[in-house]
Amino acid sequence: MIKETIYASLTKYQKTAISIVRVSGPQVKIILKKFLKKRVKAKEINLRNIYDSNGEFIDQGLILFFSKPHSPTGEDVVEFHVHGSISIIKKIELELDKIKHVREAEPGEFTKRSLQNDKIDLLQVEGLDDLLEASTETQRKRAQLAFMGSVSSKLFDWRDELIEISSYLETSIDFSDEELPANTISTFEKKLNKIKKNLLVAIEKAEFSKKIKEGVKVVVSGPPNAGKSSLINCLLDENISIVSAHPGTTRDIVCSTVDMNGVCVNIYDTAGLHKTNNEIEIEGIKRATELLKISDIQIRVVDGNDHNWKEKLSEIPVVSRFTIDLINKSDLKKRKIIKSSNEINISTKTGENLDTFTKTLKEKIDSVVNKGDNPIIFRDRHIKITKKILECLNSIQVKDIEKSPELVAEDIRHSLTLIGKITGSVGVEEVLDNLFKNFCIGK
Ligand SMILES: Nc1nc2c(ncn2[C@@H]2O[C@H](COP(=O)(O)OP(=O)(O)OP(=O)(O)O)[C@@H](O)[C@H]2O)c(=O)[nH]1
Ligand SMILES: [Mg+2]
Repeated sequence: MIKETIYASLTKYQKTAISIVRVSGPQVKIILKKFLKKRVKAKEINLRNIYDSNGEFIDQGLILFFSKPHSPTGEDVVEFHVHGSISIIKKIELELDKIKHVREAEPGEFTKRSLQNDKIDLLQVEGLDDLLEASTETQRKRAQLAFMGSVSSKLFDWRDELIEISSYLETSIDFSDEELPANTISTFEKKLNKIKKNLLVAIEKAEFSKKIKEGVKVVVSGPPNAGKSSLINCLLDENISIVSAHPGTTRDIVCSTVDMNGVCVNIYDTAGLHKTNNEIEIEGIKRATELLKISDIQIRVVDGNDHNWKEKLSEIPVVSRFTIDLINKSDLKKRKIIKSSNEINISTKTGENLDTFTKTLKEKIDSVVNKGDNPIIFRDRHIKITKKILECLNSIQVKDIEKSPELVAEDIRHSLTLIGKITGSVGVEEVLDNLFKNFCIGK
């Protein structure tokens, strides 16, 4: 079966300064002959006139040609950089369609071919997917880390370490009838523990790193009328939440997403926590409490003008690892604050100390993000598989090495197969189908 050549316009039907039509596949050289009157040099910028099948001039443009396997897809690739006119693109596409075994690419099909031809691995494709989705600086950096292959190289280290400890098992199998050389088992155990520790750190980092993608969750909680909604409106400089002197105004969870210092942050306003018989408020408080459990940073707000503010503050459960306590309405009454405490006197009305609060919040956000810095793995799919590898390695009993090294070897082999599932060298068809659905045409 002849492999089809695929093409895509990277700027479809838009008026732009330039348009690029990318073509990949075995028909590329034929296409070059049909479209151009002069030969082109590979990996060089070639200024050429482009003609249709009747020899009529279409446009003048820059032609980039990569011959296989030294191309992004591993096949012959040509790119036509032409003037950004819809009519030129349509004409080029029409001419390409006339050629046998040439068709428009499906979304992500170029990347799929790169993967099939081992130009990139699955982790890099996933990194590219994240890169296309990235909207903040940290999301971009993390995605690029994966796309540029540093994640893959760490996984190859794990693989090599597992292969290395397998060699100790081979020794055990070879020496099955004799005494094992001294320190074989202890070296095996030491190395195995090191791998397990690395996997555990990677899983922990990954859980934090996921937050970079999904957004750090900041939840504002406190009693009714403390000024939670006013605080959110100040922070976002927008009237997101309804503010009123009536206690119990906010009931639903109100969420807004902002970019803070290049980090995606989801800020949530919640219902005032207190004892009530009001059915709607009860539901709001239930939702607020559930959300708190999954928050990364919790902001506790109380009304400092309330003589019971200390007690009210202590009644707000501390659930997140990172907490900031705000004593609001300092314009009415400023509260004495112990230096060592986490508390900040603020006024959403006059803006007092809001800059201190924002600075503290940004520091906490950084702390959350740093915990997920330089992750080795980062997607749910990777985390799930890595947990399985760890489970598999945890099941190894060192004492079994002498008795039944084959069983231990089987566990190591299974772990290696699982690593292959992350990098994409083992059965990942369903992962691919899902991934490429998200890609645009031309990628
Ligand atoms: N004087 C003063 N009033 C404030 C301040 N912050 C908020 N308020 C007022 O306090 C009242 C309650 O404010 P909200 O922001 O609605 O309080 P909340 O915590 O969201 O209240 P619920 O949604 O009912 O739980 C409103 O009348 C605000 O104008 C402040 O710093 N100083
Ligand atoms: Mg409110």
